Parts: sequence; C-alpha cells; structure tokens
Amino acid sequence: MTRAEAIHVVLSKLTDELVIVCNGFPSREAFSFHDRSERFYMIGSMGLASAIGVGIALAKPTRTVVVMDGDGNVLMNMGTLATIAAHQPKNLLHVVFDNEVYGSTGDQATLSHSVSLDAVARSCGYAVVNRVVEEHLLPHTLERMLSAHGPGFLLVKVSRQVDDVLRVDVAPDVMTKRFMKAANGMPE
Ligand SMILES: Cc1ncc(C[n+]2csc(CCOP(=O)(O)OP(=O)(O)O)c2C)c(N)n1
Ligand SMILES: [Mg+2]
Repeated sequence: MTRAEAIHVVLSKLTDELVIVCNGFPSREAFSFHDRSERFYMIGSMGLASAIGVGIALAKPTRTVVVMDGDGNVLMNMGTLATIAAHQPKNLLHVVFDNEVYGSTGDQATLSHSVSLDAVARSCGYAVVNRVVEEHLLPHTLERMLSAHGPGFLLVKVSRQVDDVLRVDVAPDVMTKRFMKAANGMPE
C-alpha cells in the first residue's frame, strides 16, 4: 500500500480525535484527504509530532490523540518513544508510516530496514504494539487499537510511491489557534 492509501484508511476511521501529523508528505497527504480543525500539521520541524502529541495527550486525558509519523521522523527523535512509554498516556495512538526512506526529500535510505521501530517501541514499554504490512488488515487493527488503552504504536509498512498532493495552505498561527479551540471543545 502507498503511504497516501494508508493515511486515507486511518483518517477515514477518525472524527473528532486530535491528530498531529509529521512534516513532509504525510502532512500534505493528510491535508489533501480531509482537513478539519482537530488536525495539526507540523510544517517544518522533523521529529516533533510525537513530542507535541504526548504533551497534548497528557494535558487532555479525555481526548484521543493520534500521532501520524514517518520512520525518518521517529529516528530523528527516538527519545520521545521513551518519554511516551514512561508517561503511559492511555489516550495516545502513535501511527508510523514506514517506507524505509526520507521520502519527502528524495528517498534517502533511513535505518528502519534494519532497526525495527515497533520493536523499539515495545522495548520502551508502549502498552500495545502492532505492525501491519497488508492493507486489508489495517482497518481492523486500527479499530482495535483505537478502542484499547494506550499508548499504542502501530507500524504500517508502506511503499515509496508519491502522488501529486496539495501543500498545507493553512498558516501556522491560524492552524495553531483553531487546533487549540478544537482541543478545548470550543466552536471555531
Ligand atoms: C530538522 C530537520 N531536518 C531535516 C528536514 C528535511 N526533511 C523534511 S521531511 C524529511 C523526511 C522525513 O522522512 P520520514 O519521516 O520517513 O517521512 P516520509 O517523507 O518518508 O514519509 C526531511 C529529511 C527537516 N524538515 N527538519
Ligand atoms: Mg519515511
């Protein structure tokens, strides 16, 4: 499955969950599929979607928080896996689209072909860890993980194919304000 297909499956299962998407093409593909106030796209900084996600999950324990990440992003800030496991936010699901490359910058190889990021998450102490390779298994696995107590870590193996997608055209300050309102249950 392509990363865009996997992102579509994940987002089509979500409604008002707070979603943080890592920088690069994952944000562009998520934005192109369906934008809403509950979604925060990390435009520049690599590695920080999970750090933002764990902070929000701890601050808003009644809300489900979904982090959509890339393998390169996880490798850049692997310490956050330990932070998440140590704090055990039950309401956090960390989904990693693993194409084994820094796809957004030209397919330079990452290390995820030889270092299993799901094994790292399991060793750190995430409550539920799964890996999906076949697309037809993704919806059911995702549903189970969304209803289980987290922190959950779902590694989705994806291909490197990239289609033409929109750029995120919500200004960062506007996106931040609308996201904070949504996180606080306030109308836009
Ligand atoms: C600190 C930092 N270093 C490098 C970049 C450039 N950069 C943007 S996206 C990206 C690749 C991200 O790879 P991955 O998380 O695997 O996502 P993919 O594009 O493969 O889906 C890189 C290197 C950046 N934005 N910030
Ligand atoms: Mg990648």
